[in-house]
Amino acid sequence: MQVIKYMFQPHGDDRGQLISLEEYNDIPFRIKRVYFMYDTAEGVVRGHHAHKSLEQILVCVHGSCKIHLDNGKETKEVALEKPYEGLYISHDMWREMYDFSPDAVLMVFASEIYDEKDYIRDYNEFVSFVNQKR
Ligand code: T46
Repeated sequence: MQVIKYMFQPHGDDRGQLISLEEYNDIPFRIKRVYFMYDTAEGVVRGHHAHKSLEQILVCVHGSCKIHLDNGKETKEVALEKPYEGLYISHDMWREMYDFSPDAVLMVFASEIYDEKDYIRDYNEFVSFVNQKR
């Protein structure tokens, strides 16, 4: 399984750092939604789903967390701990987010607006979904 991580360009000077993210440039799709999660309680695992069509880039803009990725055949664990790195997650990838540091802010850039119908929340259904496409 290929893990696609983007290294964003910090525009630093003696005042500090600034990162700018533009759709179709730094982010490989039109950004229709941005959301972020914070104050995640210790031991919490979020996610437990895949999507039918959504593409996303995850950036841990503060603190750190880990992402478990599963394409139905292989799994990978990815650590996000720098505000200048982004993890691309395609629709057909089961994801779980965990090991959030108490100060973690996980920001997500999404290709579509929120749509509960796009979620696959049952793991067996997800495996059938990806196998149909192979
Ligand atoms: C994903 C991972 C990385 C909204 O009303 N609008 C939104 O845009 C989102 C994302 C969520 N919500 C509501 C729906 C739930 O009542 O916020 C609540 C928590 O959402 P959810 O349990 O889906 O959150 P996570 O952290 O399990 O998953 C989220 C995204 O939903 C999902 O698309 O890929 O982050």
